[in-house]
Amino acid sequence: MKSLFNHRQSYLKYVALLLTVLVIYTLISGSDHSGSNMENQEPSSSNKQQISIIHLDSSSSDKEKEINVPQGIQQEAETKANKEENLLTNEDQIAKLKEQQEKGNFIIQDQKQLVLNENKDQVAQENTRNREGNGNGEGDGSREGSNKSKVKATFVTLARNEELYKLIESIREVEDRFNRKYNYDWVFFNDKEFSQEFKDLTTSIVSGKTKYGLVPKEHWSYPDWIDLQKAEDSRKTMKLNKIIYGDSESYRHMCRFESGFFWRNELLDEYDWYWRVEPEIKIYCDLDYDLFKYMEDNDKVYGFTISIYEFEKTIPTLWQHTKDFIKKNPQYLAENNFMDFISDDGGETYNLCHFWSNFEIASLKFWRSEAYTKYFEYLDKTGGFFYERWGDAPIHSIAAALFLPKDKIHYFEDVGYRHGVYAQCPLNNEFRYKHKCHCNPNDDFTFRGYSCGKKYFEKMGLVKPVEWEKYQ
Ligand SMILES: Nc1nc2c(ncn2[C@@H]2O[C@H](COP(=O)(O)OP(=O)(O)O)[C@@H](O)[C@H]2O)c(=O)[nH]1
Ligand SMILES: [Mg+2]
Repeated sequence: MKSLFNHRQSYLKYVALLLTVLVIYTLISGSDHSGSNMENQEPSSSNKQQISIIHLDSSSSDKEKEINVPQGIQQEAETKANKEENLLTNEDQIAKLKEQQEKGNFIIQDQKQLVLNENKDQVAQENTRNREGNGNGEGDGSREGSNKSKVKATFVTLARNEELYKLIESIREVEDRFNRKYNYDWVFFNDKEFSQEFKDLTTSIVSGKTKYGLVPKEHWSYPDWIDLQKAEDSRKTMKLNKIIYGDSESYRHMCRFESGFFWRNELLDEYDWYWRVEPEIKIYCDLDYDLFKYMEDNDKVYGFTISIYEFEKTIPTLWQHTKDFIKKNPQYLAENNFMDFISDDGGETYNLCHFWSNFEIASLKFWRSEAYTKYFEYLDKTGGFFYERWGDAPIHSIAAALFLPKDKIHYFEDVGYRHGVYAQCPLNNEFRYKHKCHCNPNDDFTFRGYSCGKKYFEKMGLVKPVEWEKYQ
């Protein structure tokens, strides 16, 4: 027992000593530890914010910069965490969408709709840019490459509200084949106010700026020197003689407007060139170059696609009046003119050949010229627009043939085109395929009997396409 007690005593002593050492050690190291802990203690979240605000408000002292280091890391970590959270959210969303897609179609449709709407927004923005670009009057559009070298040109259409849906097909084709690449403006004229529907639809499809002009009364009415009874009698006679549009008053106003007034409208003042487009025309081939610019760069003035004989009964005295005008104003007759194309006897008689004016790419400056203005006024005074039924096509053509050197006239044989029953379709297969033409070469009118195409080639000294004999 004693030995046991003795042993227990020494054991207790040993334990007490050990405990004492431990307590002392704990006290010493504990005081050191608590001291450093005060300094390095992690701030509470409210402290954290305070530090952050201090840092954001001021970055002047080094101390604050030092504080900022962990804070920056903290923020970065928080951002990363948020991103991960967002990613997760997106993934969750995608997973959810997939899940729902499997359940039904409506979500897929919604997604498509979303994509469509996004694209639409982009297109809308681009269009706005185009229009803004074009709106500066300098002819700049969105396609900087091509538009930088654009010329001052516009499409021109005279039309009635009722023709909107026939016209819109023409516009769609012109845009698809040409203008979507160039974004030229489009000027519309009407003798009545355009409907909102007309304006909305045409504006939605034309890639350039659209403008709408009400034809002023003095450009669409009888001048005071016209004998209205004589005009009416003439219409009645023409109707009896079954002359096309023979009894129409509006057709006569239209022809007079197209001859003498459209180019005076202030909406066209800013342009040098126009391309006339009518309802119910077709453009058959891709046009991969700027036709307006071609005219300007090559010093051309009047461009056409189809040439044809006029109905003689609509213009019985037109040539005599033209000859009288030239006799009084010989200075307007151009050297090296194209008389040969419109007269087979050196100017004695008119052979009725003319360029079909439903398609024209021409210089406005030509109509504004003294020669043409005087010619139109001379003709207008004779009353022939109303006592006969003069078309703007023979008047434009005669003026171009007489007042211009013939090399200013350009035949657009590459423009696949249709108006009514007559069409131009490039005869060369390779050309048609390359330009994605959708016309039938059998429909090409150029070398048919009633066309002036063959004469044009011969009098202009052009080589006819090798295929022409097959398509006479
Ligand atoms: N606003 C208006 N446009 C007309 C009128 N008559 C013809 N036009 C337009 O003038 C152009 C020539 O007329 P159109 O009927 O096509 O004659 P056609 O080509 O000789 O048969 C077309 O662009 C028509 O839309 C009219 O009375 N009012
Ligand atoms: Mg027409």
